[in-house]
Amino acid sequence: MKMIFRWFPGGDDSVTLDQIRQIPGVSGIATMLSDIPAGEVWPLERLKDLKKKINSAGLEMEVIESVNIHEDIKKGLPTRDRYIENYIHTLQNLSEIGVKCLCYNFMPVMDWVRSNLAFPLKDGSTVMYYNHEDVLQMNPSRIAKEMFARSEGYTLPGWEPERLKAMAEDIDFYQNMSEEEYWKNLKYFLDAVIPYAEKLDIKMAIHPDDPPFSLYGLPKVIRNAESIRRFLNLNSSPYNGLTFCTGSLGADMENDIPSMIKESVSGGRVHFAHIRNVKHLDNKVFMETAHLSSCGDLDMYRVVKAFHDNGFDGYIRPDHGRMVWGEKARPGYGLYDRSMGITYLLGLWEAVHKGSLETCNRNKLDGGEAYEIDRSLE
Ligand code: CS2
Ligand code: MN
Repeated sequence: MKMIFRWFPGGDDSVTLDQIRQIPGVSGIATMLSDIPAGEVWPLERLKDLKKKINSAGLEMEVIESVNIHEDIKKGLPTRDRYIENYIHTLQNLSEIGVKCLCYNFMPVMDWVRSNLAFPLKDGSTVMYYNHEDVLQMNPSRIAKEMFARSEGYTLPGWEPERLKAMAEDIDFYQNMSEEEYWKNLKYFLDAVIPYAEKLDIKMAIHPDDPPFSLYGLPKVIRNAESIRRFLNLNSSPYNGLTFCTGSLGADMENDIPSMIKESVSGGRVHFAHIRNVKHLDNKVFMETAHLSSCGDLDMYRVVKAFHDNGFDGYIRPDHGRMVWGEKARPGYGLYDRSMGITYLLGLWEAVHKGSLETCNRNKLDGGEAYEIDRSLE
C-alpha cells in the first residue's frame, strides 16, 4: 500500500509539494494537467517536466487523477474514435514517465456535485454538503455558478471551463439516452483502451458516480455493488479496475461499504482507494465530515480492515477534507484536514496490520506449532 496526496500543478493549488513531503507516510502525489481540455493528448514534454519537479521535491508521480473523457465518447458519437485514439496516445506518454495507475470517471456532463461547498459546522470548520432537493431546484447553471463562486479562485476538478459551456445542451442530449446505451458506450471505450493499458502496464481505475444516484435525468452507472460487478465484467482484465471511493459510494445509505470493499479488493480489481467519511442528515442529504468514525456514518476501522485483510496493495489517498484553522484552499483540498486524515488512516492501517500479525502468530501457537509471538511489534 502507498499513501499519496492529490496535488494540482501550475500554481493551481494552495498546497505546496514541500508541505506534502512533510506529511509523515506520504510517498507521492496524484496529479493531472488540468489545463488540457478533455479529448486532447497530454504532451510528453510537459509530463516529463512535471515529473522532474515532483521527483525533485522527494515525491513519486505514479498516479494520475484524472484524464477526463471527452463527452463524445460518453455519448457514443462517431467522432469518439478520434478522442479514444488521443486517450491511448496520452496513456503511452504517461507510461513513458512511469505512471502506474490512472483514475478517471465516466460520469455524464458533470463530475461530483454539491449544493454547498462551505457548510458551517458548530466547531467553526466548513464542510462540503449535499441536499438532493436543493440540487434539483437549483438548475445546473446555477449549480455551476455556486461552484465557481465558492472555489476560492481554483479550478474545481470536474468543473473545468470547457465542460461548463456545453452543459445545458449536453444535459438535453442525455434525456433520450437509456442507461443501457450508456453502458454500451462505456464498454466500447474499455474494449478499445484496456488492451493498451495492459501493454503499457497502467492500471485503469474508474471513479464511482458522485453522488451515486441519478440527477437531472442523467445516466449514473457506477453506484452500488451490482453495478460495480457489472462494470468489472464488461472487460475482465485486471487492468480494468476501480478507484474505490468510500465517500462517494457511502452517500447511498443502502451501500454496505466494507462488504463492497471485500468483494472488489479480494478479486484484485481495486487499484486506488479514496478513503473518507460521510455523515447522513437524511436520505440524500449528507455532508463530508472529518475522516474519523466518530464524525460520520462509516466505520473507518472496518473500512481500513476490509482493504487490509483482502490484500489491498494499491494507492490510498484521503479525500475531500474540511476547511479548518482559517485555511483558504480549493474546497475539499486543503492541507490541514487531509493531513489529519492521513495520520488517522495510517494509524488504523498500522493497528489492523499488527493486530493481524499477532492473531496469525497466536493461531500458529494454538495449533501446537513452535512459533513465537513477534514482541517487536508491540
Ligand atoms: C472528486 C472527483 O473524488 C474526488 O475527489 O473530486 O473529481 C474525482 O477526482 C474524479 O471523479 C475522478 O475522475
Ligand atoms: Mn473520490
